[in-house]
Amino acid sequence: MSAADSTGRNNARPGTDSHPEPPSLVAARTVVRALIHAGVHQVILAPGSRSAPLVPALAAAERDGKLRVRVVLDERSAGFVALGCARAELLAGRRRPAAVVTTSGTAVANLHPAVAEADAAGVPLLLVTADRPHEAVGTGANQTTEQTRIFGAAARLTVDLPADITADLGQAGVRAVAGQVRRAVDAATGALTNDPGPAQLNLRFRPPLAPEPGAETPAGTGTAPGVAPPTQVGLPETSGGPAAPIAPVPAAPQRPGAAEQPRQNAGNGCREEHGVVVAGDAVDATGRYARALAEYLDWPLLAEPTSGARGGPQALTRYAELLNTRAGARLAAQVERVVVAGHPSLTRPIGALLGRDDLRIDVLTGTSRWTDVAGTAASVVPLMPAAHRNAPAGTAAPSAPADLADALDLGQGPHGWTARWHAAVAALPADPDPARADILSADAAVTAVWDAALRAPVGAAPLLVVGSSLTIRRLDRLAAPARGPAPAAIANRGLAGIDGTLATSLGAAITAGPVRVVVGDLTFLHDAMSLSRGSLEAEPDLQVIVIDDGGGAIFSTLEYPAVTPPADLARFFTTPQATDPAALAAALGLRVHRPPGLAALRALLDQPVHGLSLVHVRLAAEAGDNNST
Ligand SMILES: Cc1ncc(C[n+]2csc(CCOP(=O)(O)OP(=O)(O)O)c2C)c(N)n1
Repeated sequence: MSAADSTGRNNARPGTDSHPEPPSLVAARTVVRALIHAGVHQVILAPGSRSAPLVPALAAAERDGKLRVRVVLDERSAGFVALGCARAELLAGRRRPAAVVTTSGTAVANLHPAVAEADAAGVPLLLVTADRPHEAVGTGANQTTEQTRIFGAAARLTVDLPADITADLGQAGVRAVAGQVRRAVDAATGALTNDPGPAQLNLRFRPPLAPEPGAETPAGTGTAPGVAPPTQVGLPETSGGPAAPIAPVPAAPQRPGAAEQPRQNAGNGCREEHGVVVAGDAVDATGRYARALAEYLDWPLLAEPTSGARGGPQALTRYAELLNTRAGARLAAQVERVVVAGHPSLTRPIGALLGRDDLRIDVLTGTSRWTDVAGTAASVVPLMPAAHRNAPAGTAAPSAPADLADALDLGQGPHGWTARWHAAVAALPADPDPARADILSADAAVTAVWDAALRAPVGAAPLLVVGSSLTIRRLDRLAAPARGPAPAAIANRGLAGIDGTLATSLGAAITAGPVRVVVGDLTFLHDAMSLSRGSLEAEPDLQVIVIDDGGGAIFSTLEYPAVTPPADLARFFTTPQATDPAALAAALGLRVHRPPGLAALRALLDQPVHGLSLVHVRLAAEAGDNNST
């Protein structure tokens, strides 16, 4: 590493001059070296994105024979695997913890059973939990929760390492990280206390989370021959979601052109404004209000599929993709006002829009939680009087949009404003490519699920539960807006975990009737045992649709393929599993369908959901087929 300069800043970046190594990677490598130095030689890694900076150092250390890595999909299992490693060491007379590495969010909470056991039994256990930077906590940022107090009294020690510490403090930061790792290992082994147990290293990483393509690293894990060409690295953290180049957005909003004549507006005098409504996931009627507001103001509506707002003439498909084009950037540059409802978390272009400080952003919220990831919200408005919060679908008070528009002093969209957004979406390259329209792709499968809900007679469609990762992002991109009320669709977007989706679906099914859940193969396998049924329990009306693309395809749409050797990408990120979902489902007592093509899938989806079944949509590896959001 380079020597400290006189200020001690930015001197711990061992990349090249043109490609300084991101602080996240410097800190991660320091942690891995310190772990090895402290005697840890077994790491259990559960795949995820926030923990990505650790991967190059772990892979290199394993190649150098300095430690062993085991990749385990389910963090609850990973915690117990690490516990088992430590117990075997204890049998051999050594107090030596294994480290379990997770991404942020519910992944961390899944360690708790093993932590509780390690605490009670006095078994060394080292929890290396990747986290978001401090400024993201409590803002609604994707996969962000309070991780440092999560294990309560069970943790012997929790070290919370701030993001960018090595960039801020130089060599002093590197030494501080190494020292804190040593403290954590000592706490786990009970070196000073004779009280071994769990200890947590909470590592906060600020993007970039991967090296720049072509950068050399001391661990020898720079871009290897044969890796994919660069896509996009180093985007500022906005929301989660696949990376895609964001077209430059001019800073100052332009006024409407001469072609757009101001239009009289009964509700707000004659004032006009270029506004958009962004509707994220919502657990209450917020989305319906957002839609009503967009329709009242004639503003474009950028509504996620589980917002409850994906319908009506204002709603757009492919809006995030549009924002990445020149045409979209031109439209975005004209935006003066944004009203946000619910919890948007799916795409970086929306995160970038909400991070702009040259427009006014107002947040509508039905609860005391709201999304303001970039701290740019000018106001936060309680959306509904308590009496209306759980109003049944379609019964939103008709006066609400006008009241809201008055309260927030919102102007009507200029004539043609929404139409121009629709036209710009229509001008995007055709998708699906007409030549592939009949092919059973992942996009086609999730679109078929949504279309079946749109086609069903009112009230007859099963409740839709949507899995995290690309499944919900595919729908966000492609789901056609409903003419009437949006299809009833829910997703666990609070922390966007891939855990518990099937159990959530079961709960919904035993409460509200037939449920259709659509998930990726890892999301399915993470929670497959939730489909196991007590032999005396009634069979739920639950249909599980697995989009099996051979692991976590989302990672191939992020920055990692450009900087990760293909074998490492597969092993540490995509993590294809050896399990056949269909065989597993059959063993669990589900009826299994394997539609041979798109037409067969569509036909199946038009049948009502009865009993417990699996629809296994087997795809050729599609990694990277959808790099647009
Ligand atoms: C509990 C939990 N662990 C890990 C993650 C990190 N993660 C996000 S997406 C993903 C892969 C999901 O794969 P799959 O369900 O097959 O969906 P695909 O990416 O193919 O759409 C992982 C591991 C998470 N969100 N939640």
